[in-house]
Amino acid sequence: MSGAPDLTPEAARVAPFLQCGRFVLSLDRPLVMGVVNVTPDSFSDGGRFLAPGAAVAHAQRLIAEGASVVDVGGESSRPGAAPVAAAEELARVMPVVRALRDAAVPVSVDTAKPEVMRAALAEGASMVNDVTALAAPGALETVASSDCAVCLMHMQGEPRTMQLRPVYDDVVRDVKRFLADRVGAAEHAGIARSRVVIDPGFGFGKTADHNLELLRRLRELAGLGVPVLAGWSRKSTLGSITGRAAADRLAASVAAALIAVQNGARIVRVHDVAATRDALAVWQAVEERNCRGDRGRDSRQAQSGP
Ligand code: 9MG
Repeated sequence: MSGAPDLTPEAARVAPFLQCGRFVLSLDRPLVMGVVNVTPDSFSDGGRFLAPGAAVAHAQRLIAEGASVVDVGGESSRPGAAPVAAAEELARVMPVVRALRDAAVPVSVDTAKPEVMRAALAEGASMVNDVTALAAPGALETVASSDCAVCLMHMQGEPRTMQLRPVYDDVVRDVKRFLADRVGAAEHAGIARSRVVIDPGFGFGKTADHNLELLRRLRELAGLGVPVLAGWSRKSTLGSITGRAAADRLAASVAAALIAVQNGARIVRVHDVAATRDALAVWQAVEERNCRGDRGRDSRQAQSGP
């Protein structure tokens, strides 16, 4: 597969905002998307927030911790997960989306099914997060006929089998080519670029090596001219590096989110919002000094304490 052509530098400049339903999200600083899994079987928190009240309370906690978006999902996409019928997915997510209708931040619905997208958008959701990049018949049209934002993610295969034997020629080039095609399809369907986010899909039909190579070369995806979202939170590659179970991967998840941002991601999808926000605040503080050209100023000042 050949590499996706980069846009001209002018066209590749990522818009400093994301149109997201009634919200306009500034991308001047990296944003945190908080995960709300309304599922019995997600890999790190399956069953914890299956009751609508528990899911809504969790979403509100993530918003209070500084999430700029909350992502509500009713179908697990962990490796080996079985598909869920639309009726079941609707029964899980709709009470939560409805209850968050007036939330201060956009609600994203994590789904690949156009009927779930339609119902959630009608109840006030402002974003669609689709791990199949709007592949289902009618998905492109559903998003095009609204004003929501959309995350187009790469996945090789499908959740039930995707980790059996993922193969790429050059993982970064292949993923980039796929995402370029999907951004083109979205634009062709009438979805403005200012509403689109792309995501390499860490862990979705990828070995640990593939994931690390994508993280290392994440900036290459920025050549497509739309913001990049990265989801590393608690994923198994972090377990293979640290030897820790999913519930004990906080430090590793924060480190991966930070590297993703350093390598060009503008949104990180995480379970642990407060810790991620703190880490990104430190990164941002240094970044602002870089932008102001402050390097060296403190070397002329007296040293203060630790
Ligand atoms: C639903 N879901 C699980 N992991 C994800 C990731 O890395 N990115 C996106 N966009 N969605 C994800």
